[in-house]
Amino acid sequence: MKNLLLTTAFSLALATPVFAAGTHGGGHGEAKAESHAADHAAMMLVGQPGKAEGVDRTLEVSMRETDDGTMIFEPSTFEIQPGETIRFKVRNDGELEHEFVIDTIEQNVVHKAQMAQMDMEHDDPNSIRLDPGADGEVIWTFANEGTFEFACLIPGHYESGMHGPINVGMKMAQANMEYTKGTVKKVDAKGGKVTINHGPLLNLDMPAMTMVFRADEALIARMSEGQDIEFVAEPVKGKLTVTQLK
Ligand SMILES: [Cu+2]
Repeated sequence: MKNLLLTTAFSLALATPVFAAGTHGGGHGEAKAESHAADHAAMMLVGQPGKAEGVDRTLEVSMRETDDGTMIFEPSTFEIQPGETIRFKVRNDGELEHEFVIDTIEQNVVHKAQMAQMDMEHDDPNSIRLDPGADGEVIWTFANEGTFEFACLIPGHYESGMHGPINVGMKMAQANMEYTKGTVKKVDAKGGKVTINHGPLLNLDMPAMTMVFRADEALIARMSEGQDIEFVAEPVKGKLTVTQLK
């Protein structure tokens, strides 16, 4: 019954894209009364369940408690492009039960309040609940730009640190990007590869060295051997790739 309702809600949400715009400003006070309507919009806003064959990237997430009494997700933030389908491989490395829920910040507030009254176990496609030592996955397609949230809504866990932002959007991702200086050593246009002697890649936590990067045709056409460049590299489908060139 629950699944049927969700499916219906979801197709309604898909059919009414205009709906999403209205909920951004919605205050938390009226959240409860609006929760049915908000459910439709929230599914819309954060995206939709993804298909395994459509996965663009796999991101690993660890959940655990720390010695100083906090509870954490590692990593603590995600940068995602609109339209990307992400497989979150979630592992509970802690000693308590934890969950991984993706939603709007507003919806997490609503669900958290419900969980505080009664520890409900969700089994929706945007969440997974794991026993200590267990792992699982959530496959999700992020449709819209914006800041969403991943969280554990088990009573007390959110407050202990178990939440973080999911930034979906080119602009936000680029704002965090720093260009790295480098010298092109070799260009393999056919192979879609370029060898660059580069400075530290801060976003990847990598020291200065010479490495082979992937790059698309348009970027490769702008690079030649011996050229000094400023570029941004990111992992794309598991391969280090030049994604920006000044
Ligand atoms: Cu938790």
